[in-house]
Amino acid sequence: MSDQIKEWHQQAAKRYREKGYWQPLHLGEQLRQWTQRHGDRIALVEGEQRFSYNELDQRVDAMAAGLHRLGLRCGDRVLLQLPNSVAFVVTAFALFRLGVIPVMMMMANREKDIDAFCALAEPVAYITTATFLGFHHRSLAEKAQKRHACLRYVLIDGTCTDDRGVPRQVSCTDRAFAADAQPDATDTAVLLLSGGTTGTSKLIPRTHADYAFNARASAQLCGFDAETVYLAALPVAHNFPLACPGVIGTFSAGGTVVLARSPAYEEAFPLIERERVTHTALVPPLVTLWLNACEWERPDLSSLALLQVGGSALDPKLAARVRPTLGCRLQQVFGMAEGLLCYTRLDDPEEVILHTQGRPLCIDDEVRLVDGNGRDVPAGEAGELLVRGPYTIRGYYRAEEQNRASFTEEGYYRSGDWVRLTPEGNFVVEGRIKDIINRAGEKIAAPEIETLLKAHPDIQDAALVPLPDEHLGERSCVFVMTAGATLDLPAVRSFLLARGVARHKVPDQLEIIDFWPLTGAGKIDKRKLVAMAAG
Ligand code: OOB
Repeated sequence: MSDQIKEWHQQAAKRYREKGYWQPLHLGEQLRQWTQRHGDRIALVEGEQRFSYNELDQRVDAMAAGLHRLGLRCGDRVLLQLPNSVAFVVTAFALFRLGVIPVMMMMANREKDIDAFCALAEPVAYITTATFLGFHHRSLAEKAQKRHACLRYVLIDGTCTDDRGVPRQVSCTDRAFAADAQPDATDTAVLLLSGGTTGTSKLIPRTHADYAFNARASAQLCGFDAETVYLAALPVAHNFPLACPGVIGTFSAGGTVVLARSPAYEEAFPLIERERVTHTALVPPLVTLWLNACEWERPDLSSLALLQVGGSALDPKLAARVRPTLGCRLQQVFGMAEGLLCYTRLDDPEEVILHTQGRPLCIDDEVRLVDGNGRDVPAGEAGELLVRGPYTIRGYYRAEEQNRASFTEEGYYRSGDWVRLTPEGNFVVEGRIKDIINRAGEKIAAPEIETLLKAHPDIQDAALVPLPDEHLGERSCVFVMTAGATLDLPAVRSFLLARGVARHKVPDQLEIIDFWPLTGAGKIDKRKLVAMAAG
């Protein structure tokens, strides 16, 4: 980073503090403040369990004390792999309070991802649950501990087994941690996963101050208040339901978070009815399922005021069905774990809500659209979206080389999204120039899978491309060149699964190819591959 850009960062940080975007509190203290304001109101609901802000705050303290007694300290990293649950929320805030940094894993992450996160972040602990959806997470964690010396503790459902094999409940009432080192608001609070464009995993360091702003400003934009009942249907380890405004934004407004184990309508509809849910967030493929289910389920969704939809392209025809079917407003969200959030506004004209992905959350989000040579495109034309601002990262975690490619000299993040600006100032996402598959909102880095497949004895070369899919938005199709060997999809899939690849990253379709279509620059022409698969 040049001296000039360092100077810019310092100036910008000063501005963000002066404007009140960055508050001098870590997320653990933020929860304390929200508790002081909203103490007896209900903060969290899971099944039959209901916790007021006071009760939640006490549980967070007890968990923080237990984790501290175990030996976790400010600045340590831990792997957090829990489903939507009280345990997730309590543990996350306990870690924030200690300044211990969680890697926000998805339940679908397997050995391959775990190995990458361990190599990169050197976590001291792995916090998870015994089983989820029939999968034994206990054994995943215990095996990871054998492979990675950095993992001193494995915590299963709040219980840690010490080196003599004695299990012990972690939560306790010891308050010694309060006197210990506290994180600064500008320290990293959390490491989010990046969909990535490369073969190596990247982690996204979000600070306490920027993440609290992200959640609070989003909550204000979405009109959240103490009456808000937010249904966390998507997995809360994801940025969207965690902080856009999600769980953290709801707490900032004194509202209630209702946790769903899965985003399936069979689970969500009864919760919306019972808890009188007002707000929730989905990815487009789930919107299709929810809307279709309304035709035969006839649920009472009258409490619902707003459905946020983001993570991948929303078909305007589907968007147009939301209000008539669910009876609530729609908001399009175009966001990224790296920071920038674009929202359609609640009072935008129907046309804008149905056909655009909105505009940035904050007036200090600096956005540029550039052509292939890095020059600003003329008004109305599409270009790659670059961004810097109060809640957009300045670099990936421990990834200097990658950062030189992903950020400009002026500190802008290169999103890889190909975007156009309408005359009214809203963004329309037209495509992307990054090498990923956006499968139902889950991002798959093509090079990660290609590199693994090239190690297969019968595969000479492989290229993973997105194909349009009615249900998923995009599905992944792998083209492989074999040395005449016969190969089928199940064989390819089991090869990858045996290497610990998460199930959603395993290709949906296989095509065998005899020659590669090439670009002018001599690279595999993925556009042509997509066209070939289409017909
Ligand atoms: C969200 O975050 P990520 O980090 O999983 O993925 C970011 C990428 C964007 O760069 C873009 O390529 C795509 O997902 N994307 C969309 C989109 N929203 C995200 N593409 C088209 N239309 C949209 N509305 O996906 C995310 C983070 C926070 C809030 C919402 C989504």
